[in-house]
Order: sequence, then C-alpha cells, then structure tokens
Amino acid sequence: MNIPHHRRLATLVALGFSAALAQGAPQAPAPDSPEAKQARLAWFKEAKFGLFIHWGLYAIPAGEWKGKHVPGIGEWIMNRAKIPVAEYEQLAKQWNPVKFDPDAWVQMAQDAGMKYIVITSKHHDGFALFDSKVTKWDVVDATPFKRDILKELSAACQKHGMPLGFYYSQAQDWHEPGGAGNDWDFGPDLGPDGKERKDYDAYLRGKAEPQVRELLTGYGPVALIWFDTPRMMTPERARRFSDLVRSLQPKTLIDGRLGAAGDYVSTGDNVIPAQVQNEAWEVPATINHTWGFRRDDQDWKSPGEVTFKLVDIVSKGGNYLLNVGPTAEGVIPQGSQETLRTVGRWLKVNGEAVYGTGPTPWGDELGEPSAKGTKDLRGNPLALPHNEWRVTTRPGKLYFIFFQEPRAPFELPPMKNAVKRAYRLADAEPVEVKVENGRPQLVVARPIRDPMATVVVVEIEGDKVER
Ligand code: H79
Repeated sequence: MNIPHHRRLATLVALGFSAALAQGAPQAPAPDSPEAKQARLAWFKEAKFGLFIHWGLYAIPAGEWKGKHVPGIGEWIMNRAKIPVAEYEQLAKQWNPVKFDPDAWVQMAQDAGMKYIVITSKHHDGFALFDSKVTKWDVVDATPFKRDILKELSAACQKHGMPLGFYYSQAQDWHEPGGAGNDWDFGPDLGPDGKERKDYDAYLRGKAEPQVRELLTGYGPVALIWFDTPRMMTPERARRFSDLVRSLQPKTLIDGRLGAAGDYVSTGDNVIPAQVQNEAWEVPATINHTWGFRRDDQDWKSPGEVTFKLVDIVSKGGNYLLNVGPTAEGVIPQGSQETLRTVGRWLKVNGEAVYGTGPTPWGDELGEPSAKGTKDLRGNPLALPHNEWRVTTRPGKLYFIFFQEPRAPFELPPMKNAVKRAYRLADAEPVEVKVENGRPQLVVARPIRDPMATVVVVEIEGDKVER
C-alpha cells in the first residue's frame, strides 16, 4: 500500500487507533520522505572518503586479448574486443585468486582513512562475485575458486566496522540475451524505429531483481547499492528496484544512477563539479585511468593529487569514492596502495578538517568562469580552477587548507564574525591573527607547508560565517 505518511496517520486515527499512537510507538517515516532520506544519509555525509573496488574476470586479460592491446577501461574488454559470451565464459575456469585476503583489503582501506567500501557484485559482463541461486554465471558455480567473495568481504567489513556497499549493473548485462549492451551476440538493444528489441523485463525479473534481493538478504547490512548506466530504465522499472531495496533494507542508500532519483547525486565518472552542490553527492573516480585492472596502466595519481581532490570535493559538499582494481591473483596493486596509505597518514593528522565537515561559506577560492561563452567537452561552462587553498567548516570553526604557501599574510575572506584564535591543526602551534583595515589576516610563520597540505584552524564567534 502506498499511502502518503500524513494520510496513513489520518487513516489510523480515523480507525480509532489514536490511543495506541498517543502511547507513542514512534512511526518510522515513510522511506520516500525527506526525513527518512536525511536519516539514511547521516553516516555518508560524515564519511567523505570511500574505496571503490572493481574486480572481476576482466582482471585476467588485464587489457590484452589474444596478444593484442585493447584500449580503454579494462572492465570493458569484452565489449571493446567483441568477445563472444561462449569465449568469455572460458575465463571463469582460470579464476583462482589465491592471494585474495579480505581482511588485508579492509585494513588497507582503514589505513587510507576511507570510511566505506563499494565492490562490484556484478559488472556489465554479468559475472557475479557471489553465490547466486538464479544463475550459474557466478564465482561459486563457474570457477575453481568456488569461494563467495562478497560473503568473505562482508564478514571482514563487519569485523572492522566498515560499511560495505555493492555496485550492481542493473541494465547492462552482456551475458544475457535480454540484458542491455551486448550487440555482438544478441543484436542491438533498440530497433531502427527506436523500439526495444530485447525482452528486458524477462532479464530484469529473472536475474537483476532476484540478484539484488540476494545481495540484500544474504550479506548483512548493505550500506548502499551502486547502480550504473541506466539504459532502458523506465520510471516503472527503476521503481521495482527501489521498492525492493526499501522493503528489504530501508537504511540502504541508493546512488544516483538507478534511472530515478536516488538518495544522493552521482557525478559523471571522474567529474568534480566546479562549485558547492547542495544535495548530497559523490564522485566515482579512478586512481589511474581504468577501473578494472590493466597490466599496462601503472600511472597512479600521487598522494598530493588525491589529497587535493579529496579536500576540493569535501569543500564543495561531496564524497570521493576512489577506485582500485585488484589483479587476478587478488592483490591491490602496490602503487595504488602506496598512494592511498600516504593519504591516510595525512588524514590521521588532519582528518578533523575533512570528516563530517560542511562546505565552504564562500566559493570564490574555487575558481572562476573562463572568458564568456567558453564550454568544456561536455558543454558545461569552462571553469578556471584556483588551487591555492580550500576551506571546510564546523560550527564555530573554519579549516583553511593550504596547498601552496600563501603569500603571507593571508587575508581571510569577508565575514562579519570576529576571530577568536587560529592554530595549525597538525601541532596546535598558534597562528597570529592581525587585523588590517578591518580584515583579519593570518600571519603564517614559515615554513607552513606540510609536503601534502597544511591546515590552519580558525575559531570564530558564532556557529556560522555571516557575510
Ligand atoms: O564501472 C565503471 C565503468 O565501467 C562504468 N562506470 C564506472 C563506475 C561505465 N559504464 N559505462 N561507462 C562507464 C561509460 C563508458 C564509456 C566508454 Fe566506451 C567505455 C568509453 C570507452 C569505453 C563505449 C565503448 C563507449 C565507447 C566505447
């Protein structure tokens, strides 16, 4: 029954249940209500930094098929090389990641200062990393490894108190005749008339929906479901997934790519918005140039780049979901681990400026629009980013995060609030505040710079910046 919350209350009262209500069994707000959504989002807004894991059979070819280099993102190799299903299925026989150590993965995420993990339960190739009862195309039934990877990872996450979410490709499934995306075995998704040529609903009802049910019933609390590429997701089809998630685990978040509004907005892959966004949002991003492991891509972002992106995103109100692609043996590549662990050491000292903080009260420091009319490749107005500093907030506190030594003294951006005091976050060393022409300045003693970024905490009168 889908009666709006206020109407349901009215109905209950009319039916004479008012006494029971007055005795105060509090009604949970309806899952679609803004209150329920905000409650679900509380941990997510605190977390800021998550680990994305793309792992599947594509880690075996790792960017190469029959001795040929296949360009592009590694997990797309079946599509890019037009590998027939029957041939791709043979990879499962080679899946034996003997070095898979779920505890070590969760420990690494913790060392990196990451507060949640999202793993591919099934990517576009349709292969499930869990023991699914609705298909044999899964890790337990089709491989010599025979271990339910998600079961083991979820146990490790529960042990470490790490929230775990599942990526699930609901629309594309290149293994199934009714799934979207495989035009080399099953023909195009749409006819020349634009009408659907495949029995999508048979695929959705026969595989995708039952598998999402399995994920939400067999693996403990699921922090979020990360749907992707919503091809052919009509509002009705999207609704079937959201109803399933809400009915089985009302606390589970739904990302922004289901095909209907989720709990938060997902930006494009690797796309960081230029300004503060008011809804909860998340950037899915690569640490090199691929999601699934590619042997030829060891071009890891540096710890400094990752730290800048994290702080940039957080100062705009978002979360950073940063990906690693483990090898077919089950190892997270050493170079990506080194970057993440270095970021984690910075966060251990400076995390107060990141976790649970609010966005910048200003925004001018983020950058400026370029000369009138210039657009980027996506048609968005081109921004000229500034990258000297960012600011995050808590009631009564501002965290100025410097990526370059400011040309001292650093004039604080305009606010009516008086400044009480300022100090470096890393060592609590006081920073002198001098008022010049009515504007407070930070007299930053050199050297101010941590090789990554230096945080100066500014305590102000009042909770919020008044401009
Ligand atoms: O899971 C990761 C990607 O596999 C998935 N989203 C992230 C989180 C994703 N699916 N589709 N896309 C991203 C857009 C993909 C576009 C491309 Fe291609 C794939 C460009 C190059 C390879 C398709 C094939 C378009 C051109 C060739």
